[in-house]
Amino acid sequence: MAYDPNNIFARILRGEIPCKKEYEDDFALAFHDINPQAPVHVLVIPKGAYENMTDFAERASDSEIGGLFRAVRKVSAQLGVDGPGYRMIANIGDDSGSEVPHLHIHICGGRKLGRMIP
Ligand code: IU
Repeated sequence: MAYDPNNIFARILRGEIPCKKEYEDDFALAFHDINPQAPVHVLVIPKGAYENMTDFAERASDSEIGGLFRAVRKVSAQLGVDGPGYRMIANIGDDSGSEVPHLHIHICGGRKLGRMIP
């Protein structure tokens, strides 16, 4: 499926829709989820146009891939969840319930999350 350049996270990246920004660098933008499921719930998205992790792993450069994961690490430290721990989630495809077709890594933490597999 072709990437939809008008999905809501693409519009946030273009500054057309506001977000509660937590972090930004050349590779990634991190902002607070509008419907948080934990005391800390931030989404980290690549700046490039990638629908999901499959698309990202296939098409992104090594720099973009490294940049996204380093951003996740920086955001976890900035939010103070790297010590106590947190969960990363990336939903892919219909079975996952994924809603927005721009890759986003959820960072959830700030409380005991319990087991979640799935
Ligand atoms: P999902 O992995 O595609 O299911 O996650 C989408 C998330 O994006 C979900 O947690 C929403 O609350 C969140 N979100 C948002 O933060 N801002 C928005 O404008 C929209 C969704 I639409």
